[in-house]
Amino acid sequence: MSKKKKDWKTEKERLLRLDLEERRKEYRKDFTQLENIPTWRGENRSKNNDGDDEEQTGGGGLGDKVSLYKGDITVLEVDAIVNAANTSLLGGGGVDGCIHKAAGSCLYDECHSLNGCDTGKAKITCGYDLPAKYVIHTVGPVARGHVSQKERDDLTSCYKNSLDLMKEHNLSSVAFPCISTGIYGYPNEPAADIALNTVKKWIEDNPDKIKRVIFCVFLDTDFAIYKKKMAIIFPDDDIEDEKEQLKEESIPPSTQSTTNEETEESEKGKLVTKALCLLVSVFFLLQLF
Ligand code: AR6
Repeated sequence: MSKKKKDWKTEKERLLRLDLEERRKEYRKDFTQLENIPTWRGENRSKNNDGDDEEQTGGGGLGDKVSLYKGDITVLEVDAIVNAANTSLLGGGGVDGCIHKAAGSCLYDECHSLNGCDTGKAKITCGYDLPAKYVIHTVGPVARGHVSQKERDDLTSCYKNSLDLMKEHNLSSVAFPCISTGIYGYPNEPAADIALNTVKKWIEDNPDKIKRVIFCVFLDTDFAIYKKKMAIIFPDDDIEDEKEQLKEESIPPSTQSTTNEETEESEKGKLVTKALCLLVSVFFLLQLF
């Protein structure tokens, strides 16, 4: 007997009413909680402390709001995952195919109701069977190795418009795949530059609007690229502060020599004063006799 097909609107309303525990019972596979994904700062700190179990929630700086995660985006339990879709929004290969497969047929039906999406723009749907509550579908530029200002602008818009949609829906955690770098052929290094710098600028402009942005990479090459670039774009603020403080506290050699000279001068002054006092005393004593 065939199962009755679910209506996406009813299903969306039902799912969005469930609390987290109830939702978890319905996930189709294992999931990764946000709490188990270290922040960029937390990860670097624990490495620098030789595995010390330092608390990972920091002071709310940029490094506390981003993470680098390697793996399948469909297992992430975040408010929204971003899909690298095409203009039809009706599914395809790559990460788009994985997301549709994991979310189930209601995702296709809701996407069908959206009348497609232009390159650089973004649209939001429910996450259905995914651990992510929502899916933000954005359409990256088709580069196939050739990148002009148009492609750069479109890719920047993908990240910016997706984050704006998050803000509009009061969502606070999101995971991005490396948009356009697969089938659409955007070169990985410049794509990572755009992803990281656009997200950084957006967080700086909206510091209270986002709890975490996860850069979800799938390939070793992207992992290496993001790791290298994140160290520069999201430096550890506290380590930088500590370095500054140490600089201020240590007295530079040039200042030290001045200090020594000053000490010698004041010692000489004291001797001269003592000698003068002695001379004046002798003078008065001689007057008495
Ligand atoms: N989780 C995370 N990242 C993944 C996953 C996954 N499960 N699977 C692949 N990636 P692509 P595009 C990475 O090709 O270049 C589709 O047919 C992948 O390694 O999915 O924007 C759409 O319908 C790469 O780093 O997206 C469009 O027609 C990144 O996801 C077209 O492809 C993006 O690769 C969009 O092409």
